[in-house]
Amino acid sequence: MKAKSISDYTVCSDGWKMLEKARADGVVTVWDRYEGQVPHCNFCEQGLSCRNCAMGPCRISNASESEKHKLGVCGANADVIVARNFGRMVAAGAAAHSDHGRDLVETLHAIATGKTTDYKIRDPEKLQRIAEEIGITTANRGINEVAEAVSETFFSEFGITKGELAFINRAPEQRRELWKKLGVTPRGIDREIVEMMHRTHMGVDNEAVSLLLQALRIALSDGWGGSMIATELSDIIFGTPEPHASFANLAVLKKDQVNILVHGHNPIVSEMILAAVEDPELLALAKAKGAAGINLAGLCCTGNELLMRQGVPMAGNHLMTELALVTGAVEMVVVDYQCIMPGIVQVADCYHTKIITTSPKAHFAGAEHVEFNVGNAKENAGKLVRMAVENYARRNASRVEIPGVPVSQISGFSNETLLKALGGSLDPLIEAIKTGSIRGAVGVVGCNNPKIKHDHGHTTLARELIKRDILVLDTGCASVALAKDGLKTLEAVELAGSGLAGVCRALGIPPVLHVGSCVDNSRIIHLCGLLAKALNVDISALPVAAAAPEWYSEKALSIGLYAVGSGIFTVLGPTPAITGSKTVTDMALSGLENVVGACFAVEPDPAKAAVLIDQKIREKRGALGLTA
Ligand code: SF4
Ligand code: MSK
Repeated sequence: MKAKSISDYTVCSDGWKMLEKARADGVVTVWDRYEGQVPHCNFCEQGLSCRNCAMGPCRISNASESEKHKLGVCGANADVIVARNFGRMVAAGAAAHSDHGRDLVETLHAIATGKTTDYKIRDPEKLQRIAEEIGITTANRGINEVAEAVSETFFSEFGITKGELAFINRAPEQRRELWKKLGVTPRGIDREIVEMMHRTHMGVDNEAVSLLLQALRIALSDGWGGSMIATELSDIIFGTPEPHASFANLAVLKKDQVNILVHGHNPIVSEMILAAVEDPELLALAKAKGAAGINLAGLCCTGNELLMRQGVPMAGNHLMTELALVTGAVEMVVVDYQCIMPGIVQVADCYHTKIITTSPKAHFAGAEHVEFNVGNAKENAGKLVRMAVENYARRNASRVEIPGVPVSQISGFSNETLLKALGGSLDPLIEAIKTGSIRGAVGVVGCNNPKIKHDHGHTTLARELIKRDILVLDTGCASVALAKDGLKTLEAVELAGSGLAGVCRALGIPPVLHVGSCVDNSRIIHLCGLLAKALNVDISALPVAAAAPEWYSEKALSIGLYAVGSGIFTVLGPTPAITGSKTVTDMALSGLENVVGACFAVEPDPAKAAVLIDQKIREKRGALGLTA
């Protein structure tokens, strides 16, 4: 077999340079470790292994000649084992998003009750709007009183004190009726997750379809619950995003400055670090230490949060996180939680970089832990930036290499901004869809995965879609890939079909709109809900789709499932571990269509994925009586 070259791993030129440097510096990266794991276990790849009890672990095979190898020790067959494993993955993904949302509810509550002055409400108008939407009286009430009532309502969404989640009403009536009929309307967010852990204990729910419906209910509690709460409260506390010009790729690091990276998901920590890097006293200290300034850049989704609201440049996505350290120019990485590879600690050890963990939920062996809470966030952010400045002296200039030049991007397309750009109503967008100038819209979202050439899936798919007059909305690590590819500039309209290009020129927007982090996929389903209501149809009738061409995370599975459960056709790149069960696979790839009006497709080739999506959009347009 031909040996792999650097360009087989990633499409990014900054990645090529840093992979070469990593090899020269003796650094082991995610791709090296991946190669150490292949071939993966065939049972696990198909979802046919189970560790749910001490009679196991079991791994079963329908292909086995021997009957006794077709069932686990308890008698569970392939359908049950696969569905249980899938259900637990969705539960873990939804738990991650929703626990992030809960941290924001706690922060809002702390602001409202005076337990913190480090955080403020930056968008009181949105607070008012959300309060009214969820049935809280705002007349003659002060901002803190309203904030307290909002946070208490959202606290109760996690438990079981209410019948349904408040934001469910954002879905059109047809969809809500369908959920009710199927018995999948989410109740409390935590309740759904706990119930899946209960059902998947040995000897509880032993029927694949029943388990899949509960997985669907959990996913809906993530999309229309935990994630949506996280998005809306982040906007209230840190400001609703508006378009910002910024930059992407490793060249946003500065050779002559103290470089600090923030990595993870929750803006509660990264926003405080941003405030601290602007502190004149710390800037003066940096100068005194010989640096020209303090440069803050983002990684992954907490980077997306800062980019969307503050225009902070983006250094890279999931598979670039280790390579960012290989530049030798990073004084500190401040992490909160989720998607932070433990491997960054070993990579940091090869340089002078300090890894700082901040969440009581996320400790990393070998990293320094400085715990953030609402009472000490500002103080600790200052302390960390000071540590980073002090660390600048330990940088070895001869080992520093910052590749390339930064690529421009425009970010910050919240639904509020989009509506503003459209003149306050969705009508111009609906008109453009009706005339076919915009044939449809697709959320290109999710992670990177070393099983797929880094960023190839995202960039190829997005280019193929905009060429076909399909608007792309992106979030998460996909959004970094598309920014680095130059697709979030006004010049990128040249790559779009003539219809989409015309609309983008008229509105002054790129053909790929950055709508945020992973939790902000809730902005996309909310927008779908608004469009469906305006057209008086179900979401499943809209010419829209979703794709996660390089997903890896359990969160991405939950996102994919809530998209499908909301009526949105969703294409996955890597195959989920369900192929060991024909029942579960058939359900995911076609059966769900008859149940919720949408299903999954699996297509690792992004050009073929674009064709599948194009066909689906043609079908939907035809059914609405629109030209294909
Ligand atoms: Fe094996 Fe059943 Fe226990 Fe799973 S629950 S480990 S299949 S005995
Ligand atoms: S960070 S969940 S790798 S998108 Fe949200 Fe990126 Fe996926 Fe994590």
